[in-house]
Amino acid sequence: MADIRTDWSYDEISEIYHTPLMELTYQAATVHREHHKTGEVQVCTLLSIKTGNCPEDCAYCPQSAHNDAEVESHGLLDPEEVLESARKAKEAGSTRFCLGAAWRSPKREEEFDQVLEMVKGITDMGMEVCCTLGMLSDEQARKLKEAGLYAYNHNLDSSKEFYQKIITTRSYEDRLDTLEKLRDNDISVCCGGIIGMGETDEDRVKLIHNLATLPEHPESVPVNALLACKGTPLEEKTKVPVWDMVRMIATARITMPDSMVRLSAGRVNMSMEEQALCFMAGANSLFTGDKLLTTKNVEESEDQKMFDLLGLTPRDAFQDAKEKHIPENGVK
Ligand code: SAM
Ligand code: DTB
Ligand code: SF4
Repeated sequence: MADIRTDWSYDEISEIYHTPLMELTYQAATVHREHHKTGEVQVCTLLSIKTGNCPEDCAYCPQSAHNDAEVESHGLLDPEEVLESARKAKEAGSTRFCLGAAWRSPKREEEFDQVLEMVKGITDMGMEVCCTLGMLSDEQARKLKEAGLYAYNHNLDSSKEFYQKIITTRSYEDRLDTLEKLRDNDISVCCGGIIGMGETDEDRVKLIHNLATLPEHPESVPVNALLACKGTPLEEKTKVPVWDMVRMIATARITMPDSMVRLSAGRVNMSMEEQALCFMAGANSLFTGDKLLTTKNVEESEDQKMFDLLGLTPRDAFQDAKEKHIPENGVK
């Protein structure tokens, strides 16, 4: 579409981000209606298939072995157990199932093969499968694609400058490399970030600038509000004001009009009214289910109430305009 731009300047995005809120949400809602069905929301479910003891030192993450957070660590789950969880999520109305592993990158071949089995099995059920397993080699990306993988989550998290303050065990370039490998293998890209870690508005604008000037916009952009987990260096951070979430979501919506913008971590600390503001500002995707990866999410009955009250409807799987992302073993 003609109005999809990847040549945004930092100043243009900064101006959007700093627009007075009423005008910003109006503009974002207008773009939203031009590119998406109003009220239609993508319903995703997360499952942590390998939890804790991660060698990376992400300051926000309860799963890092460098942090002192309490999580119930476990090795890779059995594929049958994972398929059973996906079946339940599908029955509850979810169309995307996201498998998360606390890995720097998949290392053991037999474990990677088990992940491939999970991807194939869930795709066969007609769900979009997303994985987030850390950095990938080109061969791993190709094998995941062959198994039917629809999308891969790999966040840039913040600006390049701030990233170095929260993670030292890998670089921004490592992240960009994996994103390139996903594109090379026609895997739909899910890439966004977190706010509330102590970054400045400039870091937030830079994050959106980096996402919106990638050669192709990520098909989904998760916006996470930090969950300040006990035992992490960020445990004292206070709740992100909803207005900051609204600004991030609206700026992502305006600069990346076709992308799904996901109201991700942090919903558990938001009222229904606060979440409604985020949907009005252009969010059209969320995680349902009692748990995110290791932390509590909003209860399903509460989400059902919200869907009814706000008139939200779940979006079908495989609605992506890009045929190349649709797996051969997926249900069209
Ligand atoms: N290990 C993989 C990786 O880093 O790509 C995948 C899992 S990791 C948990 C996925 C994303 O979850 C992170 O990039 C971060 O944006 C988000 N996340 C992790 N902990 C969080 C927290 N405490 N609050 C908000 N978002 C968080
Ligand atoms: C994303 O951006 N947020 C999700 C998903 N991608 C993998 C993860 C949120 C994790 C929140 C902390 C936890 O539950 O451990
Ligand atoms: Fe590991 Fe991912 Fe957590 Fe970083 S965010 S510590 S890579 S699980």
